[in-house]
Amino acid sequence: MFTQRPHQILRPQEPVAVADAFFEKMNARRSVRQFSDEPVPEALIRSLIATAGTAPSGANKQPWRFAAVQDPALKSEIRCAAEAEEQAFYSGRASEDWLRDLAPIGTNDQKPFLEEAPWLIVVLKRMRDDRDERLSDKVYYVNESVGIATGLLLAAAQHAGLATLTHTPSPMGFLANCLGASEHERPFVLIPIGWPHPNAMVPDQERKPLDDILTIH
Ligand code: IYR
Repeated sequence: MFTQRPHQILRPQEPVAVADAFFEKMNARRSVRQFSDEPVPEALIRSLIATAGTAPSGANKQPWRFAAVQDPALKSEIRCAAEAEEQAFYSGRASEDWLRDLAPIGTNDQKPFLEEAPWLIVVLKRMRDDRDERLSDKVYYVNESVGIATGLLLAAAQHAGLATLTHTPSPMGFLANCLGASEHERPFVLIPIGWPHPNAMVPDQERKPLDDILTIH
């Protein structure tokens, strides 16, 4: 009843050159908070989500939903609710350490990008899966699975020249209300996505050198 099929292998002629070129592309990725108002076609968003959905997941349960929001009224509602949480965060909820660590990034409680970005993608965790009655409805390693899917989504967007921000207004319960999420769905991250504003600025920060993040054994 559960079958296997041959795996198709796609190996490039020059794997190192291909990997290095991909690194260069990904190394240019930055979290962007200023978006152009130029529209992004739905077909592009669909393709990015299709890539995200190729992520590995615990027991292949694919415990994710991607809610793609372009409706201006819904974006305004999300901005308004997110800013209410952020005001509480910046004016008391955040620890002193946390605020000190955010200072170089220059964030505050104003989130205009939630209305300016042509799309907001809300990534939701699905804590139950009843797709296949031969299997249980349990899900496994949901944070890991949805985190990987989100990473693939960011990579696909970068590959297409789109800018993204991983935004986590905390708590995110209001998103579940705005999107009519089921009782088994939990917001994981909110990703504004669009073409970067031509004058977009990003913090002048470096990535750790490879030798600080890699140990060979
Ligand atoms: N959610 C807040 C605070 C914030 C937290 C972290 I960790 C960041 O890397 C950036 C911001 C905000 O979006 O402003």
